[in-house]
Amino acid sequence: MNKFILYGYQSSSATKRVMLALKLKHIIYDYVEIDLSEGEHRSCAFHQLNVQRKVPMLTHDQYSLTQSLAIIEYLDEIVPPKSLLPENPTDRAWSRSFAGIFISDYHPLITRRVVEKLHGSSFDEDEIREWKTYWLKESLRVAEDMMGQKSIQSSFCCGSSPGLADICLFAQCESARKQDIDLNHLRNVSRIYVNCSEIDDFRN
Ligand SMILES: N[C@@H](CCC(=O)N[C@@H](CS)C(=O)NCC(=O)O)C(=O)O
Repeated sequence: MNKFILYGYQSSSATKRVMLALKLKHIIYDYVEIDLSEGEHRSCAFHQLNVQRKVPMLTHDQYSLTQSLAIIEYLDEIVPPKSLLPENPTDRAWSRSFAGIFISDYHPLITRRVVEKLHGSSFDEDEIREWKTYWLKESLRVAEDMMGQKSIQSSFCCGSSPGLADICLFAQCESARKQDIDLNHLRNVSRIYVNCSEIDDFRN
């Protein structure tokens, strides 16, 4: 199989999702850091590679793939056998819906481009911290409710091994941890976060 190159940023949770998928699928890859704090994602060179000007981006063969969910599903499809999605169609739909909480609903609200816009609209540092904390907490509260509704008893969101849902949850919990958000009162979230943290692929 040809080389995989991941373009990402160290503290990007969308990059983290793809890194975790690569590790869980045992895929060897090269990594190129795009320093968002230096605005490298807006450079002409990166724009030529990725017109969306965001990370992560993955190149494989002659293809450039963007959007963490599309990348993860691509990896899952081309590298069998152990899928990151459950076999049962209902659980697959649940996993995608759960991933959507983070990828589609809440992560976009705290991205650099949004924070920069808030800075430009005279939000000060405290207000920005409060904004980020609010949306991170809200996302994890919704995740907890969804997990409670499913009455999850297993070690991971959909069974005994981690998959798409756990990847997205873990990446969001890491962002929350960086903002000193306490997760202990979220029983399911914190339990699965701890279970993931005990796996080397999630830790390193
Ligand atoms: N929905 C995209 C989100 C990509 C995204 O917003 N990435 C952030 C880093 S976590 C980024 O590149 N931010 C640059 C910016 O906001 O301008 C995905 O899941 O890949």
